[in-house]
Amino acid sequence: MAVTSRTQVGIVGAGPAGLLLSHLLSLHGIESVVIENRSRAYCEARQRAGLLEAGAVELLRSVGLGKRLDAEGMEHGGIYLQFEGERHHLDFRSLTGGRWVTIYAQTEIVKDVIAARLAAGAPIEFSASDVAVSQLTSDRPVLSYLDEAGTAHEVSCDVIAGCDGFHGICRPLVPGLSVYERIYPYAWLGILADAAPATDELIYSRHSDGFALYSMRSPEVSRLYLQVGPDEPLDQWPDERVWAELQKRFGIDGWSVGEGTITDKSVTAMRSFVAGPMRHGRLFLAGDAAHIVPPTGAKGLNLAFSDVVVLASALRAALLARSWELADAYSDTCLERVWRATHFSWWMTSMLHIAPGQDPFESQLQLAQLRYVTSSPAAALSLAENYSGYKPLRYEF
Ligand code: RFL
Ligand code: PHB
Repeated sequence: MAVTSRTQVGIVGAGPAGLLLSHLLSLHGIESVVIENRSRAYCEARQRAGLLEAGAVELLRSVGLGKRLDAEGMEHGGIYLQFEGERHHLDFRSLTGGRWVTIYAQTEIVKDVIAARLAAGAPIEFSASDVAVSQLTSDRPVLSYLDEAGTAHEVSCDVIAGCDGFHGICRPLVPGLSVYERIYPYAWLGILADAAPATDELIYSRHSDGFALYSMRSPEVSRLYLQVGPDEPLDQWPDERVWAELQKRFGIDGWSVGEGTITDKSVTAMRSFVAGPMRHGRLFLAGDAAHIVPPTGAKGLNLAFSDVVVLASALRAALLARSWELADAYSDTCLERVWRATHFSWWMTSMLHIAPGQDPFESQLQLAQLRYVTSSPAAALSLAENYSGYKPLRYEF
């Protein structure tokens, strides 16, 4: 016999989307439970995003999650674009009238929200298994799982939020889903290194051997990425080879990448993926569960946050005022922003990466586009506006 319980919102997944949704709902007195199939330590250590739009930072501040972000986040007013051996600065503040972005790792956001939820006594069930959702078209959908000790649970909910990422169980339960997808013929090898960043802002470099990105986590820790083949085995990339390739792809006279001990190394596939509608009955999808962008535009986490802001408002209206209009508009509202970010991420990716066997015509188009965005204020403004967050997030209490 399963242990039965009742909540308002059952949330699948303790990634940034599920955790933030649970926090936003709690600010309005809406109860939720979060069920996660990984351990807390795993969720807090998974290396992913680093770059937040100003709107995401302001959101976290406005909901009481800004303390460590304000102390440790690194505000950047632009980026560098490098190509043909030259580095060009794009100054977002002057282009956009003051917009900026912040480097603060997803691992730290996840730690901050988990700590806040647990301090508030919220139930987050880590290391669950056999997670399933059912009765989605009834007004009492059910979230079931086995806890870490193997005890079966059934939670009766008003609504279920599928925040379980790209490989989750929720998206396949939406019938008649339309899927739009592009798989890129390359991947990113990412490293984390105990090395002071040799740059004040991120460098996006197009090199004839492939793309490279110089990012950071703190004044002592660098985060660097190299374009590699789609199924690149990590054992082909000993540390010396990684550093040599980074020095080459970022090389300009009189400057070098700061090297140090590599503490994490992994390969990420590159994909654009959009699935809709993001709702079926009482199941709502949010974040990577519904859409994925290649990381070149730094949009995935920002999109996950905007989905849950829209969802939290819709669920407030539905559960507290019995008005389902915002819930009915949820998918269309989210997908408009998702498609803008999907275009931007595809555009940045296509401009900066070298496809295997790339046609010289394509290379000339990339270079022409890079020269244009680094010389025309109108083109630079378009990049800056998208990168720093087109239609900045607003969360209304
Ligand atoms: P997540 O983070 O994948 O969380 C989903 C959670 O659901 C759990 N789960 C399940 N739980 C219970 N039952 C099941 N059956 C489950 N199946 C899965 C998972 O264990 C996990 O805890 O999705 P979410 O919350 O939607 O968040 C999305 C972001 O993680 C993602 O979009 C970003 O990391 C993308 N991204 C970036 N986004 C940015 O905005 N700025 C960046 O700078 C940026 N850089 C990046 C990135 C992603 C990267 N990788 C590794 C894909 C850089 C990289 C390299
Ligand atoms: C990161 O810091 O991990 C990062 C930053 C910008 C991107 C992608 C990843 O475009």
